[in-house]
Parts: sequence; C-alpha cells; structure tokens
Amino acid sequence: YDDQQQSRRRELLYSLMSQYLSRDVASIERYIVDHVEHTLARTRFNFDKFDAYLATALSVRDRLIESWNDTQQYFTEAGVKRAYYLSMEFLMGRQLQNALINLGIHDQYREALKELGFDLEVLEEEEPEPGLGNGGLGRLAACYMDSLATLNYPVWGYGIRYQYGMFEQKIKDGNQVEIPDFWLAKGNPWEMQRLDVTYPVQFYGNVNVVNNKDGKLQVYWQGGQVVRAIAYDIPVPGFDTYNVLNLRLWSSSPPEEFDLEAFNRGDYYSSIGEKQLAEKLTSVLYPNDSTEAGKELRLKQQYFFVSATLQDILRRFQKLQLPIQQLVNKAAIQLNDTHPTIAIPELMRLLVDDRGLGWEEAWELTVQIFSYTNHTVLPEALEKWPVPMMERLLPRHMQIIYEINKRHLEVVAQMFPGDEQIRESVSLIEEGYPKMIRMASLAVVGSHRVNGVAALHSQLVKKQLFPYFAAMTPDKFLNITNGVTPRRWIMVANPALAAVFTRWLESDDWITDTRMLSQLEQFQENDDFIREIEEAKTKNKQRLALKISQLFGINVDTDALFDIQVKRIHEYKRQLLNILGVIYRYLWIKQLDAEQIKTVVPRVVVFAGKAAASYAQAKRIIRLINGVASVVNNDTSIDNRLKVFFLPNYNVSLAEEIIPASDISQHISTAGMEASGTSNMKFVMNGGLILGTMDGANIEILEHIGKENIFIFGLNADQVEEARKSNPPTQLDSRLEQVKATIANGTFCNPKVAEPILSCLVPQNDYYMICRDFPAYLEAQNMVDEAFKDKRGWIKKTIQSMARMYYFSSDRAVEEYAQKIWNIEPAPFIPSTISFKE
Ligand code: IMP
Ligand code: B1N
Repeated sequence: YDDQQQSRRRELLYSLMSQYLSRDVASIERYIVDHVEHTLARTRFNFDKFDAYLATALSVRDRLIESWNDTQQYFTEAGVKRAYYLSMEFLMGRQLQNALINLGIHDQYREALKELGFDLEVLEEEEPEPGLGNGGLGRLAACYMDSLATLNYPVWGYGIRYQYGMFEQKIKDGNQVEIPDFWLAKGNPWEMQRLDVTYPVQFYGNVNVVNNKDGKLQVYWQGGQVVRAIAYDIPVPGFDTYNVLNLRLWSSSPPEEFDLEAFNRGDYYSSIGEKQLAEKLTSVLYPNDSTEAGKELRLKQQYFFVSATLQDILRRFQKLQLPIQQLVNKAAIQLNDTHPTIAIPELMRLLVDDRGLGWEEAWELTVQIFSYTNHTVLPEALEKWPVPMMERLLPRHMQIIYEINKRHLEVVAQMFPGDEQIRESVSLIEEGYPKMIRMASLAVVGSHRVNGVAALHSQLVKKQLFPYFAAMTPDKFLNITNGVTPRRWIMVANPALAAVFTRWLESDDWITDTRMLSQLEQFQENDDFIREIEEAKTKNKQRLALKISQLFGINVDTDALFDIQVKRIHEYKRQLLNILGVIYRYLWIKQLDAEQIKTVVPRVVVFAGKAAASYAQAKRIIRLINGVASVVNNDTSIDNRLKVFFLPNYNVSLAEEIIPASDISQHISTAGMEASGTSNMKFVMNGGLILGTMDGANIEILEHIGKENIFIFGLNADQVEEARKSNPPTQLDSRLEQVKATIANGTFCNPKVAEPILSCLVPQNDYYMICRDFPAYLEAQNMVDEAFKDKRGWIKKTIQSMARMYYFSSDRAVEEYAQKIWNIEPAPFIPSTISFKE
C-alpha cells in the first residue's frame, strides 16, 4: 500500500475502534444476545441459566477490554512510573456484580436481562468463584487492585493462574472433606489468553564462567529444563472511573522447541510425557500450612511466576529506549510476603549477567525498586529454602544469594564488630543440616522499604523479627495498616445498607470517599435513621437465616444475637476458645429453670472456615464444633436459646452473605499472633460489633471507634510474652474443668478425637493462652449479652462504629503505598469522546 492508502486504513480502523459500546438497555440486550448466538453458538431457543450468565459476562468483558486498552495505551504514552504488585495469591471473588456496579450499569443490565426473561441476581450466582488464594493475604491483594483502579494508579498485578484453586470443603459426619476445585471447568469469561505474551523460564542446569574477548568475566547459566509461561489477563475495573487495570496471571506450558534429541533416540512418548510435566507447575494452589513447607514444586512456582514477570516488566521498559539505570523511575515492585522474594536475585542476575552492569550499581538499583510486605511473625510461617535444593534448581541464584550475603555480612561486621551471635542471626543463611536460606531476611536486605500490616504487627516486625536489621536501617521499616474496599464489602455485599447511607448522606460519594460516612453520626438519635439501619440489618439476618434453613432445615429467630466467627481454622485464631465458651453457655442454660431460661438472650452462633488438608488439630476442632452443634441444636430443653452452625465451604461469596448479618463477630487470636485481620474491618463497616483481643488491627479499630463500641478481653501481646516465660498457673478455672469433663465423656464426639484437644487445655501446654483467657472471655460474652438487651444502645454503638471506620478503606491504604513506597502518581485516562455519568 502507498502512504495515502495506509493512512486511510488507519483512520478507518481508529474510527471504528473508538465507537464505544452503548449503555442503554436496548443495546445491552443486543450485546448479550450477540454472544449467545456468535460466541456460545447457541440458538435463541436453547440456552440455559449458565449460558445466559456467560453471555452476560462476555458482554461486560467487551466493554472492559475497551477501557483496558485505552488505559494501558494511555499509561504507555504518558510514560508514567508503574508499580507491580507481585503475589502468589489473588482472591478476587466473583466478578460480574462487582464489574457492573463499578461500571455503573447494574440497573441497565438488570432491566435488559429482565426483558430477556432472566433475573440478574440469579445469574450472578451462576459464576464459579475463582479461589486463587488461602484467605486474608490473597483477599487483601484483591481489595488493593480494586482501590488502585478506582484511584487511577498505574499498577499491574502479577500472579499465578492455578487450575485448581482452594479446595471445596464439604462436611461429612462432622468432618471436613476436601474436594478439588477445578474452577475452569466451564470456561472463564473474565480472562484473555495471550498466546502472544509468553516467556521461557529455566530450571536446573549449570553455571559456566567464561573469559570474554574484552577480558571481562561472563556468566552463563545453561542446560536444564525450560518451561513456557503464558499470560492470561484479567481486567480490573475501578469504580466511577474509566481506568481499568490489569491482573496478569501466568500459566505454565511445554516449551515450543521440540526436543529433537529425544525424538532421535526414538523416545517420542516419554519426551511428550516430560513436556506434560511442565503443565503441572501451575496446576495447584499451595495451602498456608507448615507441613507443606519446603516443597520443591512450590519453589518452582515462585521462580516461574517471578521470572516471567520480570521478563515482562523489562520488555515493557525496553520499549521506552532508556538506559537501564532509569528502570527505578519507571518501575516499583512490591513483594506480597516473601513468596516472590526470588525476584531479588533474579533481577540481579538479569542486570549483572545479561546486561553487564557492575554489582554495586545493579544492587543499588535493585534495592530501590523492591519493597516487601511482611504478613506474619509466626516462626513456622517464615519461609526458608534448603540450600541444596536452591543449588540444584537455581544454581546461579544460589551464587548470587551467597554474594549478597557476603556483602551484607561485611556491613554487619562494621556495625557490630566481633559479635558472632548477631552475625549468625542476621545472616541470610541459617546454619544446620541442611543449611537454609532465610527468605524474609533476603527480602529485607534487598528492599528499600519493609512494611507490616497493622501498627502492633509492624512493631513486632521491627522488635521481634528483625531487631538488628532495624538497628542498621531504621528508615527502611514502616507500617501500613491494611484496608478493605467499600465497593465489594459494602456496595456489593450489603446493598440494603448502602442504600440507607446514600439516602441519608444525599449522595453516593461515600463509596469513594469513606470520610463522608462520619456524617452519619449526626443521625444517631434520629428514629427514622435508626429504624432504617435496623431494617437493613434484619434483612441481612433473614438472608443468612434462609441459607441456614436451606442447609440444616432449622429455622432461626432473626431477633436472636447473631454471633459469628469466620476465618481459616487455625489454633492461633482460637475457634477452640469460642466453642469452649459455647459449651459452657449450653451447660449453664441447661441448669436454669423455665422462668430463668426466658431471660437468656437467644444466640445463633455461626462458624465457617477451612482447615489446611493436613492440619490435623484444626480438623479436630471442626469435628468438635459440629459435634457441639448437633447436640445443642437437637436439645429441646433449652428453648431455642442457643443454636450452633458450621457453614461449609467458606469463601469470598459466602463471606459476602455472612458478614452483613452479624451482630457480633469474634476476632480472638492470641495477642501478638494475628498480623492484622481484615474481616474485622468488614464486619464493623457492615454494622456489626467486635468481640476481640488486643491483637492486629483490632487495636486500631478500637482507637478509631472508641472503647465503648468494642468488647475487648484477655492478655495483651506483652502479657502473652510474659506469661510464656513465667510459670504456668496451678489451677484451672472451674468452669473450664466442667467443660473439659463434658468433652472428655464423649458428649459431643468420640473421646479419641477430643483427646489431643483436651491435652492442650492444661496450663503447662497452653501455648495459645486458651486456659488463661477463658474467664475473661466468658465475662466479655456476658457483657455482650447485657449490651444487646438494650436495643437502642446497641444500634447507636453500630452507627458510631460505621461512621468512624473510614480509615480502614483500602483507598487509604493504597495511597500510603503509592506515596511512601512506590512514588507513583494517579494517571486517570479521560476519554474525550464519551461522557461517563448517564
Ligand atoms: P480474616 O482472617 O477473618 O481477617 O479474613 C480475611 C478475609 O479473607 C475474609 O474477610 C475473606 O474475605 C477472606 N477469607 C478468609 N478465609 C477464607 C477462606 O477460607 N476462603 C476464602 N476466603 C477467605
Ligand atoms: O495476611 C493478612 C492478615 O490480615 C492476616 O493477619 C495474616 O495472617 C495473613 C503463607 C500466608 N499472613 N501470612 C499469610 C498466606 C499464604 C501462605 O502460603 C502465609 N497470610 C497472612 C493480610 O495482611
């Protein structure tokens, strides 16, 4: 073509491509039906609910792609600095409802589908949940993506596209049973496969050092296995903005090159088999469970996604044609816990071996680019990799880690001359058989910022985990308290409450400016407002009651106090303390007379959460809870004053249903052990109160909402530390003795199951402080009962709390990351061609 033709073609292309999808009901109907016919190849007469969901989702994806393309194009043209959020987990939850609400077209879609004969809310339930995370850490990454998109920050998420997400939990005879979650079985309309974006990732092999022509040493890492990474892009829409961010998840596949050698050996079938192994790499999400620690496949997953991600980031940077030293002005990389820490030696390798930078220059660049968020101080959860494994799997990285350590220890020796104990404690290598690499220490040394996720936790990170690192580089350490997105956790999860907020604030600006919620406090004595808040709560309790009746065939009273603990089952989270309290309450009610029973505040106690498949003690606790539930729920003598339920398969969708229905929720970890917690924030934002310990973000929630609005009990972190050092008490609370005896005699479950639980409930074995906190816990529960009897007083507490929670929005949190760590600015793309508010 000549130039003129070429430019005419381009003009035509541009004009066609800038015709954005319309937002009116009639057009939306057409888009949906188009997908039924052309994408799904169904006829008008033959498509079911799931097809309708798929077609709807695909039509939403179309408009996300439009904005996605424009946004990314704009970031590139503006040459902005981007931040990259590297996480092994993104627990995104269902996408359809969230996308429609963020795009401001939920009502239009509901209308369009109604005319086509479908109920949008029903179709939304058809979406399988992408469970690509364990719990809080993965969901935090998802909340941050929502906030970053909403605030127009130029950020990419990078992670792994697991084919099997978190297992599906079933309860059989009171026990947890794990069912594999092949969530992609019916296709995933939210992802775009990018067969054009692939990178090779190398494992094993040897390192050779060769003298180059110019006299320089050149390092070659050769041989070994090569796996191919394929990109899958998931658009992340912001609320009330045109910007759409990208979440890029990598999937493994065999390399393109054919292994001719194997073929020549006549080894055709076994060579295919080897190729198939490559696909396994990203097939399954690892549980956050110490028994799985040190598994080679997990390290391979980590390097696989890190290597592909860095290749992708550098390719993007290369397009700018800037000297490599400028990378720090174009990219910031956040490590979500230590899981992607191998990125630090990998960037060093790329800079030194591939681009010929000197070590010092490369290191300075690397440290300025990386930052690390710590999410736990539990010793068993701190990642360590055996040196021999690293040597075999990533030989060059092992050398680089040794070099980093050597230089690091030189600095240490200058600061603490002659102190062997300090040297040993800060070394990146832990002595022993085998030697281990301390990934958290590597992450600290290789980052310019290290943050904890709540005020107390960040203190513990400095004082307990990394005291010498903090002494060496005090400015490296900071706190950024976690936050949660009000879009998903109020708008999507609780439309009834959201409508009340909008009505009384006469604006829906609170959705992006949670500070506005503080104005609700002026209505705390207004009868109409109180009634509407109460009605919203009742509606949510009815929704949960319906779920309970569907699951268990038991009707619960929505006037009862809904007492909820939902989170991963873990000893430090102390579901055991909760169920012991329930048993005590049951025994107590049973000895009341008929008149007394009538004065007891009725309670519905709800548990949910998964235990890691190999965490035996956690599974026993589930068994005990179910045992208690079946005894209590079938005992007619207690006049329905107590009901207990374990809801199976806790996930984000279930959390959306449960959280708005709580009156009280429990966040009762042993003080000092829960880094932050994020569901505590969600519960309070939805008008529930907290029964909790002085742990994680509970402390800051107390500071913001006032101590009169939260039920706090038990030892604080200092007292726990003290108690662990001192002699255990000689006596057990008599009520706890009584509870233990009832468990021991097999009232609730086989005493064999109960035995390992009971053996922890003695003062000498009380690592989690359950015995020591038990009396205070019961007392706090009594105060909850008393407070709940005063209906108006209770609602006032919930109103004050909701109004004072603005700090815990993830919008605040990501702004802190952007300003204090990444040094990036918002980059809103403003399409001149269309107007957004209709
Ligand atoms: P927390 O541990 O109670 O603070 O939970 C944090 C958040 O992670 C919850 O609000 C849920 O959104 C999510 N979450 C926790 N546990 C699970 C789980 O087992 N499956 C899926 N999501 C979970
Ligand atoms: O991260 C959340 C915090 O709110 C929780 O308190 C904290 O427990 C959680 C290994 C983890 N810490 N560590 C993990 C997850 C997966 C895995 O393989 C560790 N999760 C947390 C958000 O800050």
